[in-house]
Amino acid sequence: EAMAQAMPANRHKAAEYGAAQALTPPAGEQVPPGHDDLTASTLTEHQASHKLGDGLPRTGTNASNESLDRVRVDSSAQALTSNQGVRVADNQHSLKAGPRGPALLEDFLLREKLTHFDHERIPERVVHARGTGAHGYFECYDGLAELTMAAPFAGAGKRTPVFVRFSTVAGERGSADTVRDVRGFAVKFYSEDGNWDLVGNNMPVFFIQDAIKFPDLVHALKPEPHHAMPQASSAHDTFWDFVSLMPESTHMLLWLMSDRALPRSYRMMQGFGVHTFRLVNVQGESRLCKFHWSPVAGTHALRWDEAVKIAGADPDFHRRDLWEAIEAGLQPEWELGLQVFSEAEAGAFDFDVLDATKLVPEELVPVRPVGRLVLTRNPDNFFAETEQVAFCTAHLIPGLDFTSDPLLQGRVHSYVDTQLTRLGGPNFHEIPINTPIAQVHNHQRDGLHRQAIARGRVAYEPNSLAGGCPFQAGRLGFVSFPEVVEGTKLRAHPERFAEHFAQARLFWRSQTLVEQQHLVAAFRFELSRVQVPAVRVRVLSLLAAVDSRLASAVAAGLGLPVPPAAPTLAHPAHAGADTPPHAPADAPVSSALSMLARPGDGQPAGRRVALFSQTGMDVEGLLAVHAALLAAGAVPRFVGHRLGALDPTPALGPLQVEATLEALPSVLWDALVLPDARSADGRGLPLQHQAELVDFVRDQYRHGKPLLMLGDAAELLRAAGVPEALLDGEPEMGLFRGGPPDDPALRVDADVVGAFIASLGRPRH
Ligand code: HDE
Repeated sequence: EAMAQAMPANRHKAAEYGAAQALTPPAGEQVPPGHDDLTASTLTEHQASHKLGDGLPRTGTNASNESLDRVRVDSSAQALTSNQGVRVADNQHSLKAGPRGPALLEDFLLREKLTHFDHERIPERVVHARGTGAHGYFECYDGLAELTMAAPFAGAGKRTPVFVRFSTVAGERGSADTVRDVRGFAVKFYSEDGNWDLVGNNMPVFFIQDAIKFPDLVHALKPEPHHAMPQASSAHDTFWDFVSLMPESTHMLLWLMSDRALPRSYRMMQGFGVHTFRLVNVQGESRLCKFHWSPVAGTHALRWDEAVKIAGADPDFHRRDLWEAIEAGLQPEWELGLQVFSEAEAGAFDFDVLDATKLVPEELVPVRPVGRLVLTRNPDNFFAETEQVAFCTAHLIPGLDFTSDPLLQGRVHSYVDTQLTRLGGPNFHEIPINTPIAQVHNHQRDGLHRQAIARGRVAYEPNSLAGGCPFQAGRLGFVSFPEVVEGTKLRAHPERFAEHFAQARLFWRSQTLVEQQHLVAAFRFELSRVQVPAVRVRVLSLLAAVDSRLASAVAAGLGLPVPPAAPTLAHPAHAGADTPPHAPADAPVSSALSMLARPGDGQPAGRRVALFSQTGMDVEGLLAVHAALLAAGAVPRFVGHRLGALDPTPALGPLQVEATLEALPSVLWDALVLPDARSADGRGLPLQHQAELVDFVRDQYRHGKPLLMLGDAAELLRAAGVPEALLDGEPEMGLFRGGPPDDPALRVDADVVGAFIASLGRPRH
C-alpha cells in the first residue's frame, strides 16, 4: 500500500499522469480475500487499475471520473515523444537529403505523425451527430425497492455517477446548435450492477410506431441525396413528403413545430424516455413506467428569429452555454420523475402504451419525483469522451426491462450495431468512457483494439479447468421479466395504434395563444420551403384532422384553401359510449404540455446580461446593477462599441468593456441594461443614432427579453421601434425603469432592479 501511494498506478508511465499528485489514481479499496459478495469476489483481472472494492462510488466522488484516471494524460513539463515513447528532437523539419532535397522514406517520425493525422476522423453518428456532454451524478430521493431493484434507486441519497450527452438529430457534426430539431437527452448510469443507458429525447413522443420505418424517416429528414441540402433542417420536400404520408407522425410534428424544438439551453429542456419501460422489484413484480427529466432552470425556448440569428452569431451556442455554466460551478440539475402504472391500468387507456407516438397524460398518471441529476464536470477531452461515448437502449440492468414497443425493440438492436462501424469493432465497451465501474468477466475474446489481457487458457463455459469461473450469476444476474407472450407470426399493428390525431389535438389545445402562434408560424415557414404543392396540401389535410383553426391559420399563410381532413378513425373512447371511461387523450387540455403554463419555472442564475457602456456615461449606476446581478448568480458583462477601458470610476478605476456589440450581438444575451442617456456628456453620437445599438435594442424588445433603463432612454427605444406608450417603462412588457430614483444619493432604484433580475429566469414577456 505504501508503494502504491508513493508511485503512480503505472510506475513505468509516470509521466502520463503528470507530476501532480492529484492526477495519480488513488490506490483504491482492497478486497479482502474470501469476501463473499458476488461482485467483489470476482475482482481479479484489473488489479493494476484502481477499479477495486465494492464498485460503489465513494460519497462525494464520481467513480466514473476516477476510473478515467487510468488513461488521463497530462503533458505539462514533458518532452514530446512518438507513439512508441521515443523522444522527438525536432518537430519542425522532416528528414531530407540536404536542406532542399526530397524527404526520406525512413523518416518514421514524419510518417507516424501524418498517418495518425490521416485517420483522426471516425464516422459521425448517423443521427444525433452534433452533441455535447458532461459528467455528473444521479441522486435518489428515496429507495424505490417496492418498484424496482435497479441499483440507482436502491436507497435515499444514493449517488450513481453518470455521463450525459445532449444532441440535435438531423445536423452533421459541425452544424449549428440552434436549428429547429428534436434534442437528444442520453444518460449513462455507471451503476455497480452494470451500465444503464436511458437514451431519451426532449419530446415525449416520436414520429413513427415501428422500427422498420426508421431508416425511411431519417433518409427523408437528412439532406436530400442529389445535392446534399438542406443542412440540419426539416424544411424541405422529402421530409414533409414522408410525414404527410405517415399520419402517425402528426402528433410529433406538432411538438417539432412548437418552441420545444428551439430550446434556450440544454440546461432548460425536459427529457423523456419516450417508450414505456418496465420496472421489476426483487419479488419479480412488474409495473410499467415512463421516465421524465425536468430542469430546475425551467423549460425555456428561443424565438425563431433569435434561433436563426444565433446560428450565425454563435453556432456553438448550446455547447458553449453548457460548458460555461459547468465551468462557472452552476451545476445544472434535473429532477427525474416516473409515471408508474399497471398493465391493467394501461389496458384501459384509450391509446396503447406500446405506441411511441402517444404520451401518458399527466392527468391520467401523475409524475412522481424520484431523484435528481446534477452535472458537475466538463469532459477533459471532447473526442475521447463525448464523441466516443456509446449509448445503447440495450444497456439495461436488473430491475428494469423492455416492453414490446416495436420501436424500442428495433432500437435494442440498432445502437450496438451502429457502434461497430462508428467505433471500429466489438470492443467499444473498453473505451474508457464506456467501461462500466462494475467488473467485466466473460469469455468474449479478441477483436480489433482489445484492451483486456485475459489470463489463463479457458475461454469457454461450462469449464472445469478454471473451476467453472466466471460462473452464471443466477437470480443475482439479469433475469428477463417472464411476460407471457403468444401470438401468430405476422406483420401488423395493434388496433389502438390506428388512431393518430387525438393526442395531437390535446397538445394543440394545451398551448397558450402565443405558443399556438409560434406553432402556426413554424408550419408556415417549413411548408413554404416545400416546393411540391401536393405535399403542402397533404400536410394541411393532416392538420385539418387535428383542429380546423390550426389548419386554416397555416393554410392562410400558404395562400391555400383548407383541404378535406385526412380520414380519422372514430376515437376508441368515443365509440359506442357517451362518456369516455377515463380522462381520455381527447381531454380539453393538459397543462403539463405547455411550456408557458408550467408554473414556478426558471432562475436568474446563469442568465447573460449585457450592460451597455460608453465613454462619458454614468457608470456608477451600471456598477450597482452589475453587483446585484452577480449576487443573483447571473452573468453580467459590460458591452460597448470597442473593447478596453472607459472613464475611471471612483469605486474601481477604469471600467473595462468586455465584449463588443458586433462580436456578441443581442441574440446572445438574455437581457440588457442601459445607462441614463442624459448622462452622456455630449461625447460621441447620441444613442439613437448608433445603428448597432439600435439594432441591439430592437432585437431585445422583439424577442421579449427584459430591459432595464437606468434613466431616460426614450429616444433610443423610439428609434428601435418600441411603442410610444412603453418608452417610460412597463414591467408587464419587460421594460423596467430603474433610475434615477427620488433619492439623489442612490444611483438606482433597488426594487426595480430586483424586479428586473427576478424576471430574468421567467418565460419571455
Ligand atoms: Fe436513436 N439512434 N434511434 N432514438 N437516438 C441513435 O445510435 C435509432 C430513437 C436517440 O448521444 C444512433 O449511437 C433507431 C428514439 C439519442 O450518442 C442509432 C430508432 C429516441 C441518440 C439510433 C431510434 C432516440 C440516438 C446513432 C427507431 C428517443 C444519441 C448513433 C427504432 C427516445 C445518443 C448511435 C448519443 C442515436 C437508432 C429512435 C434517441 C443509429 C433505429 C425514439 C438521444 O443507433
